[in-house]
Parts: sequence; C-alpha cells; structure tokens
Amino acid sequence: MRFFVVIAAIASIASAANITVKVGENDGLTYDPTNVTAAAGDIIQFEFVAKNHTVTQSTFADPCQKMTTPTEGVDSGFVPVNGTTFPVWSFTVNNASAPLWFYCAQTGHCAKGMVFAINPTANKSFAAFQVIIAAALATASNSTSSSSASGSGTSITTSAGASAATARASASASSSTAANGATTMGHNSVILVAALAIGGVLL
Ligand SMILES: *[C@@H]1O[C@H](CO)[C@@H](O)[C@H](O)[C@H]1NC(C)=O
Ligand SMILES: *[C@@H]1O[C@H](CO)[C@@H](O)[C@H](O)[C@H]1NC(C)=O
Ligand SMILES: *[C@@H]1O[C@H](CO)[C@@H](O)[C@H](O)[C@H]1NC(C)=O
Ligand SMILES: *[C@@H]1O[C@H](CO)[C@@H](O)[C@H](O)[C@H]1NC(C)=O
Ligand SMILES: *[C@@H]1O[C@H](CO)[C@@H](O)[C@H](O)[C@H]1NC(C)=O
Ligand SMILES: *[C@@H]1O[C@H](CO)[C@@H](O)[C@H](O)[C@H]1NC(C)=O
Ligand SMILES: *[C@@H]1O[C@H](CO)[C@@H](O)[C@H](O)[C@H]1NC(C)=O
Ligand SMILES: [Cu+2]
Repeated sequence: MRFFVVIAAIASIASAANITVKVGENDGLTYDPTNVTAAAGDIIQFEFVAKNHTVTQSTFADPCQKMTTPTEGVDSGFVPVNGTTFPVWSFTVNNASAPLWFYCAQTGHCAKGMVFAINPTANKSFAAFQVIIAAALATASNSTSSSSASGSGTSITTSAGASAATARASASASSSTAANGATTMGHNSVILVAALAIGGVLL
C-alpha cells in the first residue's frame, strides 16, 4: 500500500513537464513554438522576451476575441519587456483532451497571426484555427477594435471553464481559478507590475 503510493507520487512528478513558449522572440509577433502538445499536469511557461504582448485565451471559433463564454478565459494581460528582464507567466493544463486557443490582444497582433494552441486535434487543428483568423479578417478588415483587455498586471486572473470539472485555483500571487483545462500558476506579479510602470510604446 505504502509502496504503491510512493510509486504513484514518483510517476506524477516524472510526468509533469514544463513547456516553455517564447513570446515575441526576435521582435516578431510570434509564439515559439506556435502550438504544443501537453499532458494534464504540464505547466506551460510563457517567457516574454520583447515588446508588449499578451497571452489571452480565445475560443476556436472566434480566434481574436477573449473567451467570455461559457466562462472567462485565462489572460496574462499586457506584459511589456524592457530588454533586461523577461517576465514569465504560466498555467497548468488540466485536461489534455480539451484543445486550448490563445492570441495576443495587442492591437493588430492577432490579425497578423499571433496565435497559439495547446493540444489541437485533427478536427480542430492549428492550421484550421489560422484559416478562421484569415476569414474573420476579411470580414472585419475595416473595424478598428481597441482592445479592452486590461493593461494592469492584476489582470492575470482566470475563471472556471465549463468543461474543466477538475479545475482548481492555485495561484499564489493573484487570484485565479481554472479555465477550460487551464489553471494559472503563481507567477511573478512583482516583475509584471514593475514592468508595466515603464513607459514607452512597445507595440
Ligand atoms: C517547472 O517550473 C516550476 C516553476 O515554474 C518549477 O518549480 C519546477 O521545478 C519546474 N519543473 C520542471 C520539471 O522543470
Ligand atoms: C476534458 O475535455 C474533454 C473535451 O472537451 C471533455 O469531453 C471532458 O469531459 C473533459 N474532462 C474533464 C475531466 O473535464
Ligand atoms: C471529426 O470530424 C469527423 C469528420 O467530420 C467526424 O466524423 C468526427 O466525429 C469528428 N470527431 C470529433 C471528435 O469531433
Ligand atoms: C504545430 O507545432 C508543430 C510542432 O512544433 C509544428 O511542427 C507544426 O508546424 C505546427 N503547426 C502549424 C500549423 O504551425
Ligand atoms: C471597408 O473600407 C473600404 C474603404 O475604406 C470601403 O469601401 C468598404 O465599403 C468597407 N467595407 C466594409 C465592410 O465596411
Ligand atoms: C527592467 O524591468 C525590470 C522589472 O521588470 C526592472 O527590475 C529593471 O530594472 C528594468 N531594467 C531597465 C534597464 O530598465
Ligand atoms: C502595452 O500595451 C497596452 C495596450 O496597447 C498599453 O495600454 C500599455 O500602455 C503598453 N505598455 C507599455 C509599457 O508600453
Ligand atoms: Cu503581441
């Protein structure tokens, strides 16, 4: 019995991986990699390396809009980078069967293809997601939408997703709950808030 518990604990530690995604590398409007395959329990760590981007959860069907239904998506908020400090924002994947979709909420960036996916499927592929963006752009190319996403470091909050039955809050720095298969982790909100105080246009 005790032996079994120990093995289970080791297995769960061994299976949890950290997957790093670079945001804005080489001043590009990119997430690198563009999509990842993650197991339940894996932590996705977004390292912001340039400019002023976000990691904002959308739905598959509406790629450049923050997910609001069935519940609010996760959102890093704007993370400006001053070239010296590279803030990291992360969350845990709770459900590997649920694809998760993200975009950058900075003005124009989603339109330029700054999108990201976790566990895309054959039916909901990353390529299909990109096609939806292109189609949405063709329809709404004239509308100038100013982002309503908060510029505050405290915007790194999330809420429960309807399909995330096992989701649970686990943040240490700011409140969080889970979204469709994602739970935000404690992150360095001090760095984020400090970075937000730095002036300059980083679009
Ligand atoms: C994953 O990152 C967290 C901090 O975000 C760290 O505590 C943990 O040790 C890392 N795990 C692995 C397997 O690298
Ligand atoms: C995981 O996601 C799949 C697909 O959305 C869903 O059918 C399933 O119920 C979810 N599992 C849990 C435990 O939430
Ligand atoms: C994927 O698409 C195929 C063909 O449209 C469909 O038969 C299948 O049920 C879909 N699978 C899922 C999991 O939605
Ligand atoms: C998704 O990620 C994989 C692995 O990084 C990559 O090979 C593939 O090209 C990506 N898909 C798209 C459509 O970019
Ligand atoms: C988009 O803008 C062009 C020129 O500015 C205009 O001719 C066209 O009617 C607009 N289309 C829509 C759907 O608003
Ligand atoms: C960069 O920002 C960090 C906080 O994010 C701050 O500690 C550091 O002093 C800044 N460096 C410069 C050169 O502005
Ligand atoms: C980051 O971008 C947001 C939205 O455009 C803006 O409100 C904020 O002032 C920018 N931060 C910096 C430091 O440029
Ligand atoms: Cu961006």
